Amino acid sequence: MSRRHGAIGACLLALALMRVCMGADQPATSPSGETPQQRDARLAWWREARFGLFMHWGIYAIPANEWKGLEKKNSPPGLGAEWIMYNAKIPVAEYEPLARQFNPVKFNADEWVHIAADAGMKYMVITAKHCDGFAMFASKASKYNIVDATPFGRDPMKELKAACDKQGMRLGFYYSHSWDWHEPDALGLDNTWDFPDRAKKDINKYLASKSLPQVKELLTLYKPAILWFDVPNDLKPEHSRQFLDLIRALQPDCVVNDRIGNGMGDYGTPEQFIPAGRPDSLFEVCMTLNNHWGYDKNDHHWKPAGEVIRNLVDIVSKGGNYLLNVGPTAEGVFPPEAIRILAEVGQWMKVNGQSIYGTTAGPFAALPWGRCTAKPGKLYLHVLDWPADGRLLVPGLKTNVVQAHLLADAQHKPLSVTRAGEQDVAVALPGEPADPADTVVVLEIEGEPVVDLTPVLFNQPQYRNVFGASAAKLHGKTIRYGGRNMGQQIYDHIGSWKDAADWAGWDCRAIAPGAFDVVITCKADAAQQGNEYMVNIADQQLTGQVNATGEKSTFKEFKVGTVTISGPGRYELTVKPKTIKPGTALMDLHAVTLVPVRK
Ligand code: H79
Repeated sequence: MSRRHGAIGACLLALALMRVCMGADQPATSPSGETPQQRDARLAWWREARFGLFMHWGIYAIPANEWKGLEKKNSPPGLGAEWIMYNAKIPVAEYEPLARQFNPVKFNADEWVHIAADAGMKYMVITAKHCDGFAMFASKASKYNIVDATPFGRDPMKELKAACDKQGMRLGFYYSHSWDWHEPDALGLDNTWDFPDRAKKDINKYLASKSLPQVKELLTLYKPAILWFDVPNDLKPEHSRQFLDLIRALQPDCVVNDRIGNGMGDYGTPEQFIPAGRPDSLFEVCMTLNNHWGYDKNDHHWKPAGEVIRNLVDIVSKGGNYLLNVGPTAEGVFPPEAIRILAEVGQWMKVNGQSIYGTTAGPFAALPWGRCTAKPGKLYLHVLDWPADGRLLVPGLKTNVVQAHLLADAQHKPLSVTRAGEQDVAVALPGEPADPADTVVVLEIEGEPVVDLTPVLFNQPQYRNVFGASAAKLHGKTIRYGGRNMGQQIYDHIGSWKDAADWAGWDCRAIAPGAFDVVITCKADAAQQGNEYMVNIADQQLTGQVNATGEKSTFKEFKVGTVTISGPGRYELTVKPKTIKPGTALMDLHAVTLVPVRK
């Protein structure tokens, strides 16, 4: 990367990070030389745990994201607080003395672990060292650590380990193994304001003198359940290998995230977003509870408990874990808002934990009313958008249902379940949800769930039937799927559609008659304005005009018309060009949505 991180450099780094974060590079055979069975056994607890607490705690909690007004200068969105040294280009000589003020006397390990356990979290990961280079544990490899350099003088990691062992919580460490703004030899995103001469920097020296020895200390002193590395973009395979060998030698059971680098980790780490679909490999979404990782005294953008619960459910329904972050203060306490939100999440978890822990991804492709998690013989239907007519349609479920009840109902009072067509099931729900954030219906089923994945057209007006770009069958020479952004699918689309013979189609199934507004979500530039397309379903054809949507990445919705489906059956929804102006592509099509019309 260039010394100054211009737009291209930032993009490349972000791209590399997202590849790493999605576990895209995970090899089929384990780099540790384990058998798949050994790996499964090692990861069993982690797969069951589902919900963990992330903590970004360091001497950066003192400035709390304010530094002479310089903090915003280089601040990438969401990266402040723990990044203050980098953003404000604080010289080591000015940053180091923060340690002498760091005295978090209110720190109480038992209390922190209790808060996490009470929220339903099964593991915690705390920054043993972030990119500022300050070790939050008793390190012999560097004096720049909490025991030797602060008036506090205690080792919070040791105290946390003891508290975790007492309360049955697993403890893991975040460790920035590559970036370190305190050290003259570290590379990657390095400290160029104190140490401008990059030619003099020796990454091997940095790794051998600080990074590897500190990881060794962490492994021997605290036997961590997880090592959570960060930003390995500048590490070569032999570097990542050194860390992995150390871990396997000292703590063979340790779970390792993918940011150890070079495809050597156990799981992918999407940061601040939830993958749109279900990834092929293990993953853990890490996310902040407000907008920062470290403590920021001015950040009051807290996610409500309901949002945290829905995120957790969304992630678990795709087979992932949720690592939710809190940035403790320089006094050693969690912000009061964080405590309140976590307690609220805990209320929900106490009632509904069974639908989270030890579950796997549900068998359905998409459910317009919510999400599904599964255990042998059970489907947990997470109703996020309660049906106004009380009818919960479970599309495509061929397996027999034995019984259904609300998880929140201790009596397990059976809900009426009817077959709606050969392969669909309808559950009659009470008038009101048990919890507005997520009410869970337990379906006890006969054996393995067998599901027809063809999307069913819901005709309840509160739900939308979305046919997205990634699910389309594409026909023709020029038409392409693209733009998938970090698996978020916010920007994905069908594009480069230059040939009028090319088209996109989606299969679907209706189980009842209905009328639907057809809505196109697309983007187009001025040159594409005036292109025309046709939408077909059930022998009806609508024609639409492409309109320029202005800003580059903004997709807009356009209603094309209304179609009616007269009865049950299989249908194909298609989008075909009518006219494409020479030299242009039809449009960038993100989705076609069939919105049920109110009768
Ligand atoms: O610890 C938290 C963050 O501090 C850390 N990971 C979470 C868990 C982290 N997030 N992002 N990064 C580290 C690396 C991001 C680098 C980039 Fe940039 C930000 C790439 C583009 C914007 C800085 C500015 C580097 C290039 C431009």
